[in-house]
Amino acid sequence: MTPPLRIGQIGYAFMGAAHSHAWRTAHRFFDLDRTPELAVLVGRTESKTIAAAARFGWAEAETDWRRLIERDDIDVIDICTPGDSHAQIAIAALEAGKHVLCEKPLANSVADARAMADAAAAAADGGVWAMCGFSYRRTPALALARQLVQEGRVGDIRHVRAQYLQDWLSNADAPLTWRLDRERAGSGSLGDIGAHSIDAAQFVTGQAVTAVSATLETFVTSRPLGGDLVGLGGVGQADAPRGPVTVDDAALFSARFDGGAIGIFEATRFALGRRNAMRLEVNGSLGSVAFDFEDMNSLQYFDGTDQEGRQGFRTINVTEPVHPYTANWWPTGHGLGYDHLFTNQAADFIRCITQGEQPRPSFQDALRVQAVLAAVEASAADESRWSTVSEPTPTKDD
Ligand code: SOE
Repeated sequence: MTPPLRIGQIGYAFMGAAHSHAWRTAHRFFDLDRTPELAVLVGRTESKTIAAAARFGWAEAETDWRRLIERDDIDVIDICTPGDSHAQIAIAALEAGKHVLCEKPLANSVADARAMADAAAAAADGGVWAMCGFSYRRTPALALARQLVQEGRVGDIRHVRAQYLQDWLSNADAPLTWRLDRERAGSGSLGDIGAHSIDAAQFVTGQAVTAVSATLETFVTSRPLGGDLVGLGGVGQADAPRGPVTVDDAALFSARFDGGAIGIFEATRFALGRRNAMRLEVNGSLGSVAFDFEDMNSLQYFDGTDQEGRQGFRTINVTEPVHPYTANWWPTGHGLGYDHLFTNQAADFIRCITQGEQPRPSFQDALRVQAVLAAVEASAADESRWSTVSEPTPTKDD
């Protein structure tokens, strides 16, 4: 009987809850050589961490991640904290011989991401593995889109169109949370959700972003203090003291890829009505694929080689047993949800650990995403890129 894989997880907010669910379910739906054991949950406040450990099924609660890393009865460290702590925890864990799963984006800077990738490369030599939690890769429809590209069904890729549209900050009185603090989060919509689009675009196309031209915008520059520091959105006290928003509310950028494609990316938390519209469309010389997470069990596919007069986008119902991950879940047509991405992710991570393979996305993959984020911020900082329209703006009488 192989020993369990004993998990120590740091953080229990939205991502911590999703990861806890994934560790509880992975071995129940995937045939894994080792069973994940929810050993220790780490949080800052003892009472809240004890309550979260009981709620999410963890055997112990701890308030110091360093003690977790010192323990020889912990095999995996799962980092579900804001980005400012990722590098310190991950590097210490890898150097202590612990496998590491780290939420995205990998870090708050390229320098930290590079240090993490270097630590992961050194640890891999000793059979210790690291993966970054770009969970949308585990969506069956996006994995199928990648397969279609790899099979040549899309042909030479010309366009990549990626949007990640949320609206939980549309209300100017939504409270100031850690995601709006550059020191904690590194950036705003760009790193939080734009990073998903960058990774998904590179995953599906197999091409890497090499250059960008960008704009960042902050619509609401201060927000009520004292709100729910871990939630998404909500409404603070409109008359409460306000603190500064130090990150972008929206990020727009065009991109060049090393395979010749050009791309357009949009990430915002102000697209009122779009709750979690993570969208990707790829147009090639032979076909196109289009995905919208708000219809996550479908993939739109246009086959340009179909008979003339019989062409059109078809909806592939990505719930067939032949599709990625779906055979592990429900019968055809029943579909998966957001949580399944995390269980699929945990299962892939555990399989790679037990088989001694590099999990993907690796920290090196995630470093490449971090480099794109940095390039976007550098481009956006150069206001000289804008070309002002010469004609005067029309007056109200025009
Ligand atoms: C907030 O924008 C967030 O929770 C992201 O941090 C997650 O990565 C994304 O999956 C859902 O939205």
